[in-house]
Amino acid sequence: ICLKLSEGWTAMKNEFVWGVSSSAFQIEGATSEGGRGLSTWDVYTRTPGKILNGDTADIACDHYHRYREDVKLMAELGVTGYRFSIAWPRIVPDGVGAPNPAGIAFYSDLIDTLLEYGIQPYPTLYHWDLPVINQFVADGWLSRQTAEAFARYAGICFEAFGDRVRHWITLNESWCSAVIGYGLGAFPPGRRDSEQPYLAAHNLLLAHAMAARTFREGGFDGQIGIANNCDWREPLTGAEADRQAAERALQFFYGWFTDPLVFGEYPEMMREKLGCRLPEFTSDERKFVAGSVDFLGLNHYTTLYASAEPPAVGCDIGPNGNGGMIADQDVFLSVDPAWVQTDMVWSIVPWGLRKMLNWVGERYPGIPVYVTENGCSCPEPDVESALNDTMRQEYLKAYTASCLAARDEDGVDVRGYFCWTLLDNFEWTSGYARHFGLVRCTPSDLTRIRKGGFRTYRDIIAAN
Ligand code: GBH
Repeated sequence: ICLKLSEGWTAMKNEFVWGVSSSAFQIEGATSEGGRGLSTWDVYTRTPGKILNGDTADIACDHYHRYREDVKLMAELGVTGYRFSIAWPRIVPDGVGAPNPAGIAFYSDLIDTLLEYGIQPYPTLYHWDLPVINQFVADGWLSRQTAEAFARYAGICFEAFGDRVRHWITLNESWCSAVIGYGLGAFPPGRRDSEQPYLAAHNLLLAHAMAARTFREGGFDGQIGIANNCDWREPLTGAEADRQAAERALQFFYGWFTDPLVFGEYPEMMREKLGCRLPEFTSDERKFVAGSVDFLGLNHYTTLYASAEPPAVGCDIGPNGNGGMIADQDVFLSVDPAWVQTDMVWSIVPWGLRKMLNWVGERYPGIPVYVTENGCSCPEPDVESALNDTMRQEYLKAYTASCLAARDEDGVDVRGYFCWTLLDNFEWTSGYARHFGLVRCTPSDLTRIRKGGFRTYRDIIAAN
């Protein structure tokens, strides 16, 4: 029996997917080529004062023209998976109308190139680049029409690429779309509101579920999941009130966007705190929303302490700080002053990933999990500093070890790890001033330069 088990274990280990993640708007450039329509992020980046240094994504990494070179870099890394996103405005330029053959051809060629190198495609259908018409005509994610338009667009992608794609990811980090876009006002459409995030979230969840229904009813081969983000929340003290605060923070974060897709309803602590402010699924909707994920993605970067009362030590960033809806959560967040931080001011706390994976594994038993994003931005003003990215190298070693500990020591069903990201790219409102890449490149010098972390990650993959 032991021998059989260990054989099975070895097989499972060998299937672990090592990958890199990216998103269309952040790397492609060529924003007005190939019949691409405008997205809300194009409009936002052209609005003065929104993006650091006034940067735009018009060139970015020019991946649209250089994707073959980039796939070769991935092959050199040894990855077996590539998570990229498909730009909705390339496939359906106006969001709702006729599909664009040039857009379909681009992703079709990308997928073929990946497969030539033995790299499995993990496309994400929506990584925040909403076609403008859905924003201005349908009022974006506040409208159910946008969910319907998304499901239609998803169906076009299943038809076009479903013969070669086995793992689909519907939405990236809906928490960010809802909270940052409709609550904090720092992403398009720039709303600052306490109720809109809940409605936007509701429509995003319906969008996922409608797309999943289209996928399953269409009889496509493969699996469908979602990439939800969550940073770990550690109870500040051993007190029951802090334990509850941390649990509440996690339910309001990962649970918000995952519970409905597994159980058909919002987390109990959200329902308790929000009551009728939380939208409801009709009983018909619940039937196709519940059980609509075959696997879960987790985008994870950092950890904060959570407490029921303002902390005595460490910078207090609640209840109106990061997290948006924290006033509703009734949680105070803080950092340990001893933690080292990246230049995003996110603390490096590798054990947080292991705890986070355990939380996901316990709350959603029987559903495989992939770490769909994890990585670190380092201050890299020049080539030399990029080559000596020791912070990234240590981050990657420690976080991948933490991920594998969750699998090997705790038995969490973790199937893969995708590093964010291959190339330095357009980091949303930070423009090009942040560097998450294993490879350096800038819009003014598109030469790909492998950083130290590139070799570190290559070695981690080689050692499995
Ligand atoms: C991801 O979002 C995006 O998917 C990707 O496009 C982006 O480039 C990448 O990460 C890097 O930013 O205040 O300490 O609690 C990241 C989502 C949500 C992660 C907020 C960090 C706050 C950290 N982020 N979270 S903290």
